[in-house]
Amino acid sequence: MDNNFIVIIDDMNVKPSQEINLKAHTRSFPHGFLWGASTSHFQIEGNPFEINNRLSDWSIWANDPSHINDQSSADQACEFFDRYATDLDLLSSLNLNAFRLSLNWAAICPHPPIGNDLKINKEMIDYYRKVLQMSKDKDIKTFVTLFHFCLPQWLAQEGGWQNEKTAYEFTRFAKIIANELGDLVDFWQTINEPLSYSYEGFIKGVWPPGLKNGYPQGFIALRNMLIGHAAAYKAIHEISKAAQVSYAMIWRPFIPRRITNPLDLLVTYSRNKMFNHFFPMAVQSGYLQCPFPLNLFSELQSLAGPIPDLKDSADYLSINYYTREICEFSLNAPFLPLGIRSDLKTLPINALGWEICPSALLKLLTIDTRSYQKSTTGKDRPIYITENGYASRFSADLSIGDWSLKDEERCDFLHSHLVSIYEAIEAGINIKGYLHWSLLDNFEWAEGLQIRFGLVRIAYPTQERTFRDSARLYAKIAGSNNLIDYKK
Ligand code: IFM
Repeated sequence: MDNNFIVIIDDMNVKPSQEINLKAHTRSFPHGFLWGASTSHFQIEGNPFEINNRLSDWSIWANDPSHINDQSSADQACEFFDRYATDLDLLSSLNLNAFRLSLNWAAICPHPPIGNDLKINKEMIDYYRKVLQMSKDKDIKTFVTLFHFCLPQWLAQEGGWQNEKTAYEFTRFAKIIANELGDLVDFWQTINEPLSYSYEGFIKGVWPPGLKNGYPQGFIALRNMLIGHAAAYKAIHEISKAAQVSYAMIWRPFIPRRITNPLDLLVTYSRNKMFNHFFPMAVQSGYLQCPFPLNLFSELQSLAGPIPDLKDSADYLSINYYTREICEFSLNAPFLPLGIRSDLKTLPINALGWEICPSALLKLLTIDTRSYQKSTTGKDRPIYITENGYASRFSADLSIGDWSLKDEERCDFLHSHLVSIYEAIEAGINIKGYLHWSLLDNFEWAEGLQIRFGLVRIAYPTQERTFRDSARLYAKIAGSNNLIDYKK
C-alpha cells in the first residue's frame, strides 16, 4: 500500500452540527435485513493483469479516449485489486453486512479453450477467494455477479453474446466458479442488467460492441443471455443444491407524457414490455417471446419459443432502480422500435439527467414486479434491492465540479428511497435487503470517472478515500436497522 493512501474514518456518530439532524424514530426494518453496497469489477478493480494484457472487450474499448465522455482511463479505477482489504474495512465500518461484487471473467479465463480444455488463472481465483473469505470473516454476506458487462476478448472476437457459443462458455465459467468459490458465495447473480447491456451496446452504440440501431443483434444477444442464464442457474444448483441464484434486473417505470394520447400510451406500453418485462417474463415462463415491434423483423420471429431450463430459474428477485422515464410518440421517428423516450423532466434530476422519483420505486415493488414475486409453483421469491444510488459529478483530476463531502442530494435520495422500501415492506412485500450503488466512486462506463456514485469519495490522483455525509447517514440507518428521521 502506498504512503499517499489515507483513509479518513472519523466518528460515525452523526451530529446535528454536521448538517444532518437525526431524531430517534421507530421505523424498524425486519430482523436480519441486509444492508450493503454494490460494486462491479471493471469499475473499481484496476486489475493489472487484465489491463496490461487488454484481456476484455471493455479494457480495449475504454482504452480509446473517444469512447469515454471525459476521456478518463479505467486502467487504475479505485485500485480495489490492491486495496480490497481497506475497502472491506470501510464497508464494515459503515455497519454494512452485505457486499456485491462481480468477477473478472476475462482475467480468470484469459485464453480460449484448446479443444475442450480451458485453462483457468489460479492467481485470480486466489485473489477472489481472499476477497470473499475476508468478507465472510467480517460477517458480510456476498452477492457475486458472473457477468457485469465485460467479456473476455477471445469471446468478443467471435461475436460475444450474438454467438450462442458465449452462452455455453458462460455456463462453463459458472461451473468453474461454483467449484472454486461456491463455498464462499451467499447469493449468485448470473447476468447484470441484460437490457442495459443490449441497449447501450447494440442500439446506442456507446458500449462494446458499439453497434447503433442494431435491434436484431440486440435481441439475439438477449436470447443468448437467457440461454446462458438458464444453463448457469442449473449448473450452479447441480454443484450446490441450496444456492440462491438470480439475475440482476434494472427496472425503469415508464409513464406517458400525455395520458390521453393513445400514441404516447402505445410507446409507454411497448417500452415497458421490452425494457422491464421481457427478461423476467421469459424467466418466469421459460418461453422467449418476440414482442412488438421486434416481431416486425422476420429473422427474429423464428427465435421465439421455449428455452431449456429457463422456467422459474430465479430464487430471488434482484432489483436495480434509479429512475423513471417519460415517454412520448414522435412523428420524427414514428416506427423506431421500442418507441421514443422524452427529454421532459418534471422532477429534480441527478448529474446524468435522471429524474429522482422514490414513489416509482414503491410502485414497482408493490405493483410492477408483483407477478414475479412467486414462482409458477407458488414459491416465494424474496426481493433484494441490489442497486440504487445518486450520480453527482466532478472531474477525475479534481479540477471541476463538487468536491464537497456534504452531499445533501445523495442523503435525500438515499433516505427517500429507503422510505419507499419501508412502505413496501409495511404493505407486505418481502424485501430482505438493500445494497446501495455504490460503495466507492468508480468508472461509470462511457461517462468515465467524472460521474460519482460513491458513499466514499475517491480522489483519483492520490486514491484517498473519504466518507461523504451520505455514508454517515447510511451507517446510522444500517447500524440501528431503523429508518431514523432525517431532516435537513
Ligand atoms: O454503474 C452502473 C452499473 O454498472 C450498472 N447499473 C447502473 C449503474 C449506474 O449507471
